[in-house]
Amino acid sequence: MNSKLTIALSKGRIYKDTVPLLSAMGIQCLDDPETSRKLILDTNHAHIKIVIIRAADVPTYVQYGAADLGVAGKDVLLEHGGQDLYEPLDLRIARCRLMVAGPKDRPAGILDQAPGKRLRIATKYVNCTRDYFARRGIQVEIIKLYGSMELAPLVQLSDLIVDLVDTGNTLKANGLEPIAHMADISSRLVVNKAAMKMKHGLVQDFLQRMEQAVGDKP
Ligand code: PRT
Ligand code: MG
Repeated sequence: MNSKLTIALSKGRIYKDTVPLLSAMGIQCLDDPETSRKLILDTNHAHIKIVIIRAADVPTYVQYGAADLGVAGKDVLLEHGGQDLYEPLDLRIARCRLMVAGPKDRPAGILDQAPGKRLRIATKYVNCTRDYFARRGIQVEIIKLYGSMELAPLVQLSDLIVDLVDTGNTLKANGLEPIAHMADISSRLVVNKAAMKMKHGLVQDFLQRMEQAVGDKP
């Protein structure tokens, strides 16, 4: 029986918000990923390691079993598709909304314009965006970007964007506003399906303690 647990986390807001939960479970990281260059972090439990990867790569590491567990934004999971992953726990951290947004001075009724003229949408959420507009029968051309989506309408790269919105300050600062709500987002614990079977006891114990930590959070 394999008695080690590997947890995939990304730096930045997910790490920052997950550390207090781990701490409440009695798990402390022995290195700080913001200052250390290490990608595999030891914890105060010899059998628990944390791997630090890009947020969008977490589902892939867990899907292939390179990590047993991971913390990923629902946005990332929707876009990935969630194949071979269990998603047993909403951690209620890193919350925001996935939204369609556009310039304040856009043409009225931009989403209901005559078929034939395809709206251009800039986003890193290509799959979510394609599904969302297809379900509504709206023809779109999707332009894949890797960041700073808010810039695209300002330089006429796109008519609209699909991006995450928290306070709305980034949209506002760029003369944009939300147009439609696509999904509420928070981070989820994901578990590799094989690990759920092969490391049942360890994974169940981790899950229960994390569920407790989430429930206890003010
Ligand atoms: O930054 P990097 O390219 O390494 O990767 P990443 O952007 O995927 O990682 P990170 O750490 O920025 O985001 C990780 C996860 O945090 C996302 O997948 C979401 O699930 C979650 N999250 C929660 C957010 C936000 N809130 C958020 N506000 N991710 C990004 N933002 C950005 C948003 O894209 C926009 O540019 O913040 C800006 C909007 O914020 P407001 O407050 O101005 O509305
Ligand atoms: Mg980011």
